[in-house]
Formats: sequence, structure tokens, C-alpha cells
Amino acid sequence: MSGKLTIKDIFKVDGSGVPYLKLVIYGPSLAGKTSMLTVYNVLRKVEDPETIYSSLKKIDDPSGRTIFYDQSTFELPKGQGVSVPKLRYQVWTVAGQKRHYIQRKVVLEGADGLIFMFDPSKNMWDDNVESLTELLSLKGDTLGKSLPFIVVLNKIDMPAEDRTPTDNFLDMLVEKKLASNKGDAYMRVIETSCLQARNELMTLLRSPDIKSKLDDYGRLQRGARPLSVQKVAQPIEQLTREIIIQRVKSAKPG
Ligand SMILES: Nc1nc2c(ncn2[C@@H]2O[C@H](COP(=O)(O)OP(=O)(O)O)[C@@H](O)[C@H]2O)c(=O)[nH]1
Ligand SMILES: [Mg+2]
Repeated sequence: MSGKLTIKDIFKVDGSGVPYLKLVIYGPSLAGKTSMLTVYNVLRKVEDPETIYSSLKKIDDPSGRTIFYDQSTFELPKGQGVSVPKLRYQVWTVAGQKRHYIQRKVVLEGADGLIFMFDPSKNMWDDNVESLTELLSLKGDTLGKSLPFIVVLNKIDMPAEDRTPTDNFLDMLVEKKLASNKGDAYMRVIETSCLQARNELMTLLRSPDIKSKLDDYGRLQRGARPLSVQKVAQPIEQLTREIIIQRVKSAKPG
């Protein structure tokens, strides 16, 4: 390759010729993957509806369990310090139940980045191990290397006595060679409560002084995100940034 690089040399393009990234949220059933994407969708809708290219599509059963995936596509908001003309990021979740292995494999295809979500509920330990082991068997060599990877520990709202301590998850990441030591593992982990985020976002939107949090166009200002909501948005936004930085760096000649 010679001459000037264009954005299309760096990213894949979708059906309409626009560069895009594919992010996949992986993890055991009931960890909160659908909840994370749902909260993020609502957040984008109230902060900047123009950044939603396609709104949330859920393929689930009547009880709300994902049977194939959830999917939504966003566009980077303008003027956030990202010097790419137009970039979409697709976010997918997998169906966590064991019997949906083939569906997970299909959803994983072409992923540019991965979010792995742990469920700290005590009875979920084996499911967490099994799901991470499965992901490693599918993407092992690349995870955290050529394939950017973020770990989410959800449900931190649960009482400590019902949860597996964070430390055990850090140990698991070291054991699985996804981190060189506990400190390194901790750097990759974001603790969230999708439940709390959803509740706090709804409460905020219904609060009597909501007008003071909106800009001139009626959009919720970014600084008004409750911390729990920021934590839920962080994995998706940080991963998107990491992928862009990695791609741009590795595309630079020399
Ligand atoms: N306590 C608690 N429950 C949660 C949280 N996130 C999701 N849930 C609940 O966990 C269940 C499964 O959530 P869902 O998003 O469908 O999980 P998925 O199977 O990973 O997509 C639902 O009943 C959610 O309300 C959380 O942060 N804390
Ligand atoms: Mg789901």
C-alpha cells in the first residue's frame, strides 16, 4: 500500500458504504447483556437521537430471553475529538443459554471488539467459567491482543453476601491468561449495575428539574449522566475508542 490512507483502508464498510465497527457483548445467560444495550439505547436517544442509525432489534422468546441476538447501530456523535468523517458502531449481544452455541458463533463473526460480562450471582460461577472458556476456544489467541477486549462485572447492586467477590474474577482472568497479574486484570474490569442505571436514568428523565439538564435542542447533556449510567456506557464507548486508536496506529505506514 502506498500514498495516502483513507478511512476505507482502515475500517470495513457496511452496505451503504459507511465505515463501521462491530462490537459484541458476550457472557452467560441472564448476566445483563440485553439490559446493557437497552440502557445504552435509551441514553443515546435522549442525548443525541441522530447518533442512532438503527434502533434496538431484539430476537427473543416471549419471556424476553434472547434466542439469537440483540443489535443496534450507532454513529459517532460529531465533534467529540474523533477525527474520522463518519463511523458507525454496531453493538450485538449474544444469546447466553448453552443451547444457542451456533447462534453465538455466527454473531461473533467479524467482531472488531469484545465485551465480556460476568454475572457475580453466587450460583452463576460455573456459567461464567463456561462462557469465558467457550469464548477463549473461539477467539483465544486474539482476545486482548489484536481483538480489543473489556470485562464487565455487572449486578454490583446485589448484596455482597450473594455475590462472588471481584477478586475471584480477577484470579480467573489471570488464570485464563487474559491478564498478567491481578492489577492488570483490574484495569480491564468495569463494574456496573444495569438495573441501577436503568432506574436512575428513568428517575432523571422524569424529574421536575430535567429542563436544567437539557441543552438548547432538548438533548440531555453528557455531564448529566448519573454515575451508574456512565459506567454502563463506558464499556461500549471505551471499546469503540480503543479499536479506532488501534486501527489508526497499525495502519500508519512505518
Ligand atoms: N440485580 C440486578 N439485576 C440485573 C442487572 N442487570 C440485569 N439484571 C436482571 O437480570 C435479568 C437478565 O437480564 P438480561 O439483560 O435479559 O440478561 P442477558 O441474558 O445477559 O441478556 C433480568 O431480570 C434483569 O432485570 C443488574 O445490574 N442488577
Ligand atoms: Mg439477552
